[in-house]
Amino acid sequence: MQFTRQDFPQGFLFGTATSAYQIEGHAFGGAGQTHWDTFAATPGNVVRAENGAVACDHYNRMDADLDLIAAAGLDCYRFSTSWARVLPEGRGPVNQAGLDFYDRLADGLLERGLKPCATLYHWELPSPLADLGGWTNPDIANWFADFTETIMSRIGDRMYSTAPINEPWCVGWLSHFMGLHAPGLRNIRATARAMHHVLLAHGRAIETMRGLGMTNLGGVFNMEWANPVDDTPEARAAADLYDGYYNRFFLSGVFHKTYPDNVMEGFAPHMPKGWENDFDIIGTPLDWCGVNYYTRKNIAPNSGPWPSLDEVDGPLPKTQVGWEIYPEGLYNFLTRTAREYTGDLPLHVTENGMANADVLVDGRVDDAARIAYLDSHLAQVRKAIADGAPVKSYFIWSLLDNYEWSLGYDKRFGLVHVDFDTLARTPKTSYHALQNALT
Ligand code: IFM
Repeated sequence: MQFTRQDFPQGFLFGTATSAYQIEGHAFGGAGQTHWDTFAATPGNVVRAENGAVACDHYNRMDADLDLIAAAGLDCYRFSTSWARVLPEGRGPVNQAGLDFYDRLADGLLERGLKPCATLYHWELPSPLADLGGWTNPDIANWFADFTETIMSRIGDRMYSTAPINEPWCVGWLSHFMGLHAPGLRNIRATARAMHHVLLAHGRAIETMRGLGMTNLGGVFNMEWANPVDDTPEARAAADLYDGYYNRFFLSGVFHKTYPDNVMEGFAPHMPKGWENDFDIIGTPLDWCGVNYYTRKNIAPNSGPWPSLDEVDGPLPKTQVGWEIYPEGLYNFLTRTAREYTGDLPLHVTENGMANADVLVDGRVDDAARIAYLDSHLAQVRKAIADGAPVKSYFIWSLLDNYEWSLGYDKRFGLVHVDFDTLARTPKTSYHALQNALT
């Protein structure tokens, strides 16, 4: 790596991130069925119909995995709690084994000197709630607040930081408009509702955690830089709309208590009744803002129905999942978010990393491409800090190779290689390079 801790301001934190369904092994410990189990069981949705039943078996290997985080010299661990592990029916009876698991996780992190950074929801909605319309049902905000109360009454006292929902765009647009994530809908009305309700649920969860006396609460937003394919007004307007429904909708809702006009041109007829009255909950004040960043998209206008745009192939080098490597986008987002939305509020890079076609040869995984990716993005973080953006931490996605949703198990994002036959862990060259940089 081309950096050490000394290249960052004193107190800057380094971490790594995972999520429950992607690593735990959902078949273990009494977790209830989720919409990802049924989405994966439906032919055509997920590569080889793979699911999170076993994943990395983190449920049974937690201690060894936490040892890996500590030995890397990291400061923090960002994990998520599975709603269906804690409340198998989504509401009602509690699975004590689920609460106990997260309790052990919290203690295990603190024992190793690691800061626990929780995300309440990272996409595995309990099936009984999906049956009731899931994110399209306004009641989900209260169901989510009840889940928040249940899990955080148990572990909230030990969390360093907490965010309600990972990547609202994925919960809303990717899952209800593009149909690429559970529940796999392609419906504009469902999308408008889901995108509003996910923010309402975020706000209700923040209120609930404040009521429990918790501090250091934030939101985690994924952002993609929208690059117009050319300089025509049409291409610029298309990129502006992509930026609107991908990035600005959520930031604007939470930090400005309004939605962008260009998004409302498509959404207005489909919004739930009384949506305008929800902004005091949605915009309840936060202590920090998280940015998940991976890539940019090249946007071209088309003559089809709203949003009348296409994502087109771009010229930059790409990762294993075909995403262009564009580190400047991270600088753009950190500086723009501070300038236009959050001011002095601490910013955290809550996810950044790359999928690479890593192979284990003679006990080693040489992932030089990942080292270069991390170096180039960390250079942009330093540049943003130098230009005044209050960035306080950086989390690498991900600790382990894991279940990459509809792409299954062979897209490898980990600092640590996982053999999905034996579940053996092998730290990659990037893990060792990070260890050298941090210790
Ligand atoms: O694996 C995902 C994660 O669940 C959310 N952020 C992006 C990652 C890579 O696609």
